[in-house]
Amino acid sequence: MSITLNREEIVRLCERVEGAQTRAYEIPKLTNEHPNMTVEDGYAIQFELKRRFLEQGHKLIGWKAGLTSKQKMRQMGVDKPSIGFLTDKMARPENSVITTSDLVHPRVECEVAFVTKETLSGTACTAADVLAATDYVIPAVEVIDSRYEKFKFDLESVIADNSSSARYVGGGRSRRVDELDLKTIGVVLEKNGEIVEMGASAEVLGDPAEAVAMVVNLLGELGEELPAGSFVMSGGITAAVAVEPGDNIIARFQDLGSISIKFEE
Ligand code: OOG
Ligand code: MG
Repeated sequence: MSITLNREEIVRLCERVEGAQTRAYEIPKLTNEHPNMTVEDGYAIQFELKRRFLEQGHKLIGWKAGLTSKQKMRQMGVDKPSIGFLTDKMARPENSVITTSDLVHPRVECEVAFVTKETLSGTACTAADVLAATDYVIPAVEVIDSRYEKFKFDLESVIADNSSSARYVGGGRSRRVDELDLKTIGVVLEKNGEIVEMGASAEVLGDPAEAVAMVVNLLGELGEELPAGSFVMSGGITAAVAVEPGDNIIARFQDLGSISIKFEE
């Protein structure tokens, strides 16, 4: 990986993404203008966005893994995972109403989230290290929203757009990792009373703890660590499902309870 964009270009592209995120409009994917952009350029733009949000007073809550299941990779036409940061401004309570007017074309996905009790750092983190550092896991629904036209992108562009992060809801029931088999957690996603997706947590890199290790190792390469107390989403288990105003979503997780969300204009 190497950075090919200069500081001015990184700031300009970051401002373009920030505008699209905060005012909810579509933009062409960044690689249309910068076809040689690298994954590291994408992270340079994402980290500039994080820097600006934190400067504006947003609090960093944790990170997410993206594109960690075959279902998601197939749906988006990308073959490698990515990461994105999560702030307090993106968090929504369980059973709440999420507005769509401040989003471009939202989709929902079911994820297993980890809350850590020890710092994880370096570039050789394993799933076992993640389990040892995990306080508990909870179910989560992520509301992703690509700012790119028609929800179409490549890895470099989606990374610059903070891996489509928009909203997230943690809820259900928390469990210690020794109370669960993290590979066989079943999920059923319902929209307006109908089952639209289902799957098992092994879809996520064979084990969601592997996805968290991937987040730590990528952060390590990018010069950051995962502090104790972080909230980490391990990636959508099934394909993501588009939502519109009026939709009711229920994500049911085996052993972890369920999360309901209503969408309104
Ligand atoms: C990229 C974000 C993917 C996941 O859980 O796989 C993601 C996207 O699909 O827009 O959050
Ligand atoms: Mg996700």
